[in-house]
Amino acid sequence: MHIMRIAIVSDIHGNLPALDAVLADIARRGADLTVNCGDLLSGPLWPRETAQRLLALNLPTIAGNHERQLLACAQQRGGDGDQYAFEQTTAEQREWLAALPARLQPAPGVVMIHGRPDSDLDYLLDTVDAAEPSGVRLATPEEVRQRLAGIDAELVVCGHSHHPGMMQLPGGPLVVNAGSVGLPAFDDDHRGYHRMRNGSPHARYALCQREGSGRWTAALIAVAYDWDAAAEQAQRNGAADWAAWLRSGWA
Ligand SMILES: [Mn+2]
Repeated sequence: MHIMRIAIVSDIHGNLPALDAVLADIARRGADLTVNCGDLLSGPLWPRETAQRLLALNLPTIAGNHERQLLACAQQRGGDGDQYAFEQTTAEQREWLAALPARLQPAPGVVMIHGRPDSDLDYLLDTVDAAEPSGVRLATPEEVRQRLAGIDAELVVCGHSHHPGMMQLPGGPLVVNAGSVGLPAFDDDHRGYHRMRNGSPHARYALCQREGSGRWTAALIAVAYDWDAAAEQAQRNGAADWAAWLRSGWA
C-alpha cells in the first residue's frame, strides 16, 4: 500500500483517556497508518491499562528515554514516574518495552526517532537556552540539520519535548514533532532548568500527509478530553505537579 497519511502519537505517559480521545480523532479524520514515538507509560496515571491498550493496537512503536528508565528500575529505584510505572506493569508488558527499537522506518522515506538520533534525552526541534525566560527556544534550521546528520529521509517524526512543531529543512526532510498525547507541560533540568508549556491542556498529535508533488505536510492537532479526570488521578497518586500541568498545559 502507498502510504499517504500517517498519524503520529508520542509521549502518552500513561494517559489512557487522552490516548483514547486521540485514537478516536484519528479514526474520524482517517489515516493509513498510526505510529508511536515513545515515552509510553511513565507517570502517575494509568501505566498498566495504557500498556494493555497499546499491546492490543500493535502500532509501529519506538522506545523513548522513559522506556529505558522504567526498565532500569529492575536494578535501581528510579524517578517517581518511572518507578510507579515499573511497579504497576506486568512482566509481559515490560518484555514488550524491552524489545522496542530506538529508530524505525515505518514507510519509505519516513524515519521515527524519539529525541535526537544519538540521544533520547535531547530535543530535536527545541534547544535548551538559559537566555530564554522559559529556558528553552525553537532550534534553528542549522542546529536541526547538524542533529540529523547521516539521516536520509523525506519525513522525520519525533517527540520527547512535548512541544508540537514542524520545520522544513531546505533540500532536506520535513521534521515534525507530534507533541504529547498525555502531558502538555513539565519542567526539567537536563542541560539546564527549563519549562515546557503549550498553554492548553489538550492532547496533541500530528497527521502527516504526502502530497502528489512528493512534498510532505503536517497538521498539528489538539484534542479535547477529560483532563480533570487525568489531573485527579495524578493527585490521587501524589503528583500535585502533574495535576497542575494536566489541568492547565502550563508549567
Ligand atoms: Mn522523552
